[in-house]
Amino acid sequence: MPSFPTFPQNCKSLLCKHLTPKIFELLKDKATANGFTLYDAIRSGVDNPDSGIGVYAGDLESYSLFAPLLDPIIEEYHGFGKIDSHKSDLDPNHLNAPNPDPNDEFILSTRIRVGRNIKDMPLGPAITKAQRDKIEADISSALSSLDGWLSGSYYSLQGMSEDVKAKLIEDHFLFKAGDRFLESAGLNRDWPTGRGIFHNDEKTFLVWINEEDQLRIISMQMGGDILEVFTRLTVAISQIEKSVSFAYSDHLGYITSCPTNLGTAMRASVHIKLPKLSKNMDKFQTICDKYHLQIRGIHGEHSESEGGVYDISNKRRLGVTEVRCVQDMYDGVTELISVEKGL
Ligand code: ADP
Ligand code: CIR
Repeated sequence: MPSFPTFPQNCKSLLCKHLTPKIFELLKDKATANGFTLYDAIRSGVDNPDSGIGVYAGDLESYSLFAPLLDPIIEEYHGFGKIDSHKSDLDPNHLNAPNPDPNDEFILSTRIRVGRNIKDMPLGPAITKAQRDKIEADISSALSSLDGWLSGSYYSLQGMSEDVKAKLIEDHFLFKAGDRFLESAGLNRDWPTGRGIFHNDEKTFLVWINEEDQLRIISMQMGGDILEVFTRLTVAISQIEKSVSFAYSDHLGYITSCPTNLGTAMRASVHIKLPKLSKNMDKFQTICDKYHLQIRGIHGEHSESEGGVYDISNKRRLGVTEVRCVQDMYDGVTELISVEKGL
């Protein structure tokens, strides 16, 4: 095990904040049953001092074995304590979300995704190639039996032409290759084998296989009908759950490789045009903070905004229900639109 890592002085990651020499000494020689060590968990944040968080889990056991480091990070990110428990609510009837932009003036598109991982399998950072390939085969086969508007096709990354790949990425349907945070976490090993995307003809229901999580189940469409997007996602999840068992804990909810995704593993976002408000980033950020929202650029995490268009999504995912995640986004977006209109 290498020695205690050094971080640059301006480092703001939660890893840098919570990894004390005492915690490092306590955990440095521990490994999970899958051989995942403390250093494996922190490598991404050590290699990338500009990380917001900087840690990944290799398996469910990582969350208990490395709890002295991970619990304070989870608590700070989600506002969720060691003794709290997680509750799920995927009932669209509990969501109050009439389209906040019926004339399509501000919201370009809406997307809601959840992350899922297979029960009793290591997570991506600790998985073997054979295990990852088996997941690809099992999940693509389970998805191919869906019918009606959920029916679609699976496209493996390996067989995909560069043109098709580039277009899918540009249109926001497919994940990008080469993310340096995932690379250091061991999530890009054996790329591109074992990875791919399933989608229906309309590309309103999609599943990423073996990216940061083993499944990312996605519902998306143009415009701001958030309820319709959520409803479609809940139907898709319940159909997939009929044939696949997911990693879940009563305390941490759905188990994911990045602790920011624990719990609901849900990110509900809109791409929204806010050219006036975004000229005053402090005001923009204050509204987002009030509703627990995160601001991203329009090509995903760690990307920049273009033309005053931002990706606005719920930040909390653990200790709140799925309905609450979407409601956070909805309530905040409604206020953002109202402020933009008044400027
Ligand atoms: P994740 O949502 O899985 O955390 P990213 O932030 O990397 O991942 O985003 C993945 C892709 O989804 C990117 O291409 C991003 O632009 C796209 N995306 C996210 N939200 C929306 C949205 N509301 N409308 C259209 N595309 C979106
Ligand atoms: C980071 O620490 O910045 C990356 N490992 C990504 C963390 C997940 N992002 C987030 O804020 N939800």
